[in-house]
Amino acid sequence: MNRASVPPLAAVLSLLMVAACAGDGGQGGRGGRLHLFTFSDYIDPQLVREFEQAHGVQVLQDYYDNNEALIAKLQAGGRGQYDVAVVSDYALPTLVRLGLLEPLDRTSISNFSNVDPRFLGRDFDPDNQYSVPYQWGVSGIGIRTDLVDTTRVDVRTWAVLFDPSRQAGAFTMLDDSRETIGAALKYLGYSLNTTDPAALAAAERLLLAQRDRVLSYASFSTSRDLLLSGDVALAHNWSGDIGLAQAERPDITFVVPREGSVIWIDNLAVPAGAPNRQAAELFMNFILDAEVGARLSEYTRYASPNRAAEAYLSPELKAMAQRYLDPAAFARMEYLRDLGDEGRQLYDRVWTRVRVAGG
Ligand code: SPD
Repeated sequence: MNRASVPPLAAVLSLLMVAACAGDGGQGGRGGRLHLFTFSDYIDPQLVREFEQAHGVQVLQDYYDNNEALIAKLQAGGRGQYDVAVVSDYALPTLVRLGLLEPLDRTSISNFSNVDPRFLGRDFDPDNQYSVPYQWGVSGIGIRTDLVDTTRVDVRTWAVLFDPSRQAGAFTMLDDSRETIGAALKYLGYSLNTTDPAALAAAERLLLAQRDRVLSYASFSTSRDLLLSGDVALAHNWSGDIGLAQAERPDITFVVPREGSVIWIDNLAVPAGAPNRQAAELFMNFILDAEVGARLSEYTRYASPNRAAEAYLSPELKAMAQRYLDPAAFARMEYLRDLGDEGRQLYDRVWTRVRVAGG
């Protein structure tokens, strides 16, 4: 063989890697691949690396912005694609009804016993047959206190977004039907789970009247960025994503309007036809480890449903969870509930009319 025909080292190495992958069926390593479908910024990349190294599993992630997009994707050919999905409380029964989730084998999730019982047996999955709690938080308004004088303006009310005479600056609303219709319903004094046509019609009128003043119906991450850049002074968003913004700008504050808002639990679940169930359950068990649970919340800035993690949480995060669970504050909050197919369609129709008209 003359020198010119010797393949370069890089080519040899890449051929060896292809052969190694072919040897495990192209599944990405000894434990294969784990395909995670989740909201963005919802796991510390360092935790992902540690899980990959511990179990020889390669983790791939795809992202969605709201539960309606998750449901649509799983319905439209997402079956058999993902091993684990993050699913919010109210969306879980819809996915179960559609046959898009698989029951869990809890015998392989020994750290399940770390979960705080307050987050188990909820109406969206009474026996936790399909879900393990992942993170929880509340919805509210992130505010730039350099742009809104919160010592003079009463910002603890949805009025700063819905009443034009009290608008406190440019703002975004979440591009999320249940959240944004829910905020309008709460402002008007209704339950955010109502299916009363009159209440929904009133919320729709309020949202249509508001639409020209909304800078953008934005995802949680875009709204966070717009708040950070100062393009908006107020952002309807979730507690932890505003917490991430606060880490960059301590002059941002987060308020839960006194009319009440959403409290929610996000969960890990296994989508139907998951190619690597074993890795899915290993991942759930990893997430429910006490120290991992604490590090997860320190990264996401959301509260942890993992009771064993409390021992490792910073005082700041512990205090945050206590604030939201304080009985007086909690009384004004509601979990979004599954409203069945008919209820879902009612909200979808309102949202389509608001978004089509609003652009
Ligand atoms: N950074 C991702 C945050 C995801 C929060 N999920 C909230 C769902 C509320 N319905």
